[in-house]
Amino acid sequence: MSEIDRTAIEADESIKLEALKASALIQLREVRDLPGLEAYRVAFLGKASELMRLLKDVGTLPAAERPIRAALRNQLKETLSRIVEEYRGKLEAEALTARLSAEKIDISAPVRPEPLGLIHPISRTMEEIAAIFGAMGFAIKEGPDVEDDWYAFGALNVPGHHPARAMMDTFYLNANMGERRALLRPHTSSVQIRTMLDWAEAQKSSGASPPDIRIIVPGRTFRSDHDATHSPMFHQFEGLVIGRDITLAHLKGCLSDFLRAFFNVADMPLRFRASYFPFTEPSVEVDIGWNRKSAEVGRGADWLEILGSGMVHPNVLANCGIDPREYQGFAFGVGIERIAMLKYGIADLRLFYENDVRWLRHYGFSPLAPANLHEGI
Ligand code: 2NL
Repeated sequence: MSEIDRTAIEADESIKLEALKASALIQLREVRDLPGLEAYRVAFLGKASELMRLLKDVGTLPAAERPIRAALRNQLKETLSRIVEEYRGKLEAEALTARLSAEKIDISAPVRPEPLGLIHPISRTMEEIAAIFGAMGFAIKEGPDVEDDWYAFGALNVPGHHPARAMMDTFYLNANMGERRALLRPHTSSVQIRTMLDWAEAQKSSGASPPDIRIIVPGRTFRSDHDATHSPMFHQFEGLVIGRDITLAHLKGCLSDFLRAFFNVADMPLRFRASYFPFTEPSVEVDIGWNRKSAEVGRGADWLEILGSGMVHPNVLANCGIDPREYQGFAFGVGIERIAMLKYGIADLRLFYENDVRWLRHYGFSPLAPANLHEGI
């Protein structure tokens, strides 16, 4: 093809495309926003646009003209695409600027009040128990809510015919753990059983005596019982101390210190009364002095039973692999709801679990002032 022919074809194509380009540039001035720009892009660069039709028709052109016209048409497509994208960038920047100035934060506006949660009295009471026994060198231990009947009863020297083992009192699950029946623990003692088993195991494998056991086990417990003073789920903590030289005197001193610190009555009247539990021998129930009428603790002529305790039964030690001729210790169990009700003047057990916000606001504790012994408990 001669140079003259080529120039003629280019000129012919350019005239056509210049008209299209001019029309596109004129119409771009009408575009004000991003949706408008998208409509514009569809009109000039979309599938149904004039330019796309021209590009599709390239294949039907005489072979000699094809590369010349195709190059010019592609050039226009690129130019228009670039113009659209540049304009899009400009519109987006403008939209952002407009939004930022419209959404200006008024730093002088008062802060919206954030509702602050409070610590539930059960949790608070557990914190207090942990603080008092923590200061006496006890560690806090926890364990699973679902146990089997050996950890809950068998290891604890509770005989098979004991009423606590009956369906009436304990929630049994329709499941086994190995060979044993699964249940919801009726007390936290299973955690102490595991601790003693681990301790005996560690002693056997190392040959040396591990340090004395001194633990507090707080947690949820379950009994099939529901009335004004019993909930099917409640909380308790148990304590366990095991060593070579632990005596009933340690039990008395430890529980006296706890009760006096917890109720903040230095001269709390206390009564240690002989009792019976299958897992302790001797067993001791502890009463505190109070005034039944005013419900004031620490003063008054009445006695109130507050916890059960005793020296760990030799059978229980033996069940856990501990030689009762070498070691002994004491254990105790306390209902957390009960001591919280007494300390904080809560009359109805059921209100602990109803999540009535008014009640929680009244009886809840600030999370910013956790229980500790420095400020007194
Ligand atoms: C009560 C009585 C008590 C225990 C719990 C215990 C645990 C082990 C071994 C021996 Cl592993 N004893 N616990 C002992 C005496 C009393 O609870 O009236 N609780 C509310």
